[in-house]
Amino acid sequence: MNLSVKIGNMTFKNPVLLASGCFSKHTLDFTDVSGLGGIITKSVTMKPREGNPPPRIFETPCGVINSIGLANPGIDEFLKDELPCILSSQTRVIASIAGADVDEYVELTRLINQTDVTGIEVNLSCPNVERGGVEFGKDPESVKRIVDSVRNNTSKIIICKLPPLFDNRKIVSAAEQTGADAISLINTIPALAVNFETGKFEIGGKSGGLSGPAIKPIALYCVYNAIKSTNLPVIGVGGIMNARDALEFLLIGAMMVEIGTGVLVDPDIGNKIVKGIEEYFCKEGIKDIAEFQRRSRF
Ligand code: RRO
Repeated sequence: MNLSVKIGNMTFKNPVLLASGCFSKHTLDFTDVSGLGGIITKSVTMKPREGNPPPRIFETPCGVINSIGLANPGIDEFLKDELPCILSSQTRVIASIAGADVDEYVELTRLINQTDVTGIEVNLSCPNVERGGVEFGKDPESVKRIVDSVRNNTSKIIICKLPPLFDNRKIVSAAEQTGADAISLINTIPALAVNFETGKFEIGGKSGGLSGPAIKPIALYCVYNAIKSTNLPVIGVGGIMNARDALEFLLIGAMMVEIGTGVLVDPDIGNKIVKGIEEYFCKEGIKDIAEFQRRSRF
């Protein structure tokens, strides 16, 4: 059975990726990721960032609100400590970058370009920062400027991570006009939780981004709209908790999927999803994933 998929000039052994921000080198003590398509590291910035005030995570009945605020050790520490460990995991590694301006995206790209990562995911959709973040991903001109600059500094594959816009035609075509190899969507959806007893917000930074099963139908909607308006491969993200969820995204034409919140629940979820896809294809007599992904069905 052939589950392999291609993004740019790179072949991935199957369509299952772990999403940025939901695992670290420590997660790899609990799961073997060598059977996955690949893993995407937490978005990194040039300088270390402490992140937003706690609490940064709040669980809702069907999802999680986070306001991490792009906490990360900065690129130097990332390259010295986190990345070597992650690169030894025998799967493809994609590095996620988040800048406050074009220059920061370029500097990050130049440094990451010298490593053995397969590609770069350009995060244009963080909901929890004051500068940049989701504002870039809502503005076609910013998307063009940033991704063109990244393209000029690497020949590795580039994935643009876009926000949850209901009408994403302009943003998707802006990404297509750059040298991006794929787009991934959606990032988390702006959300708020308040404690009725204390009258306080549940998240230190007040609002955050919602992920998990609650957002899957919205993610499917945004991914479907994106697929209709681009020839770039689309990577579906949002609320995938099992193989059936992943297959729904592939069925509407996604080339790959990313698993985020599911990893917080079960670090081994990626392997279970790959196995579930294999079992389903076996049962249905599907020999090649491309047969399943044929867009013409819709
Ligand atoms: O760090 C975060 O708060 C964060 C990021 Br960078 C992102 O892209 N999406 C998200 O939900 N949280």
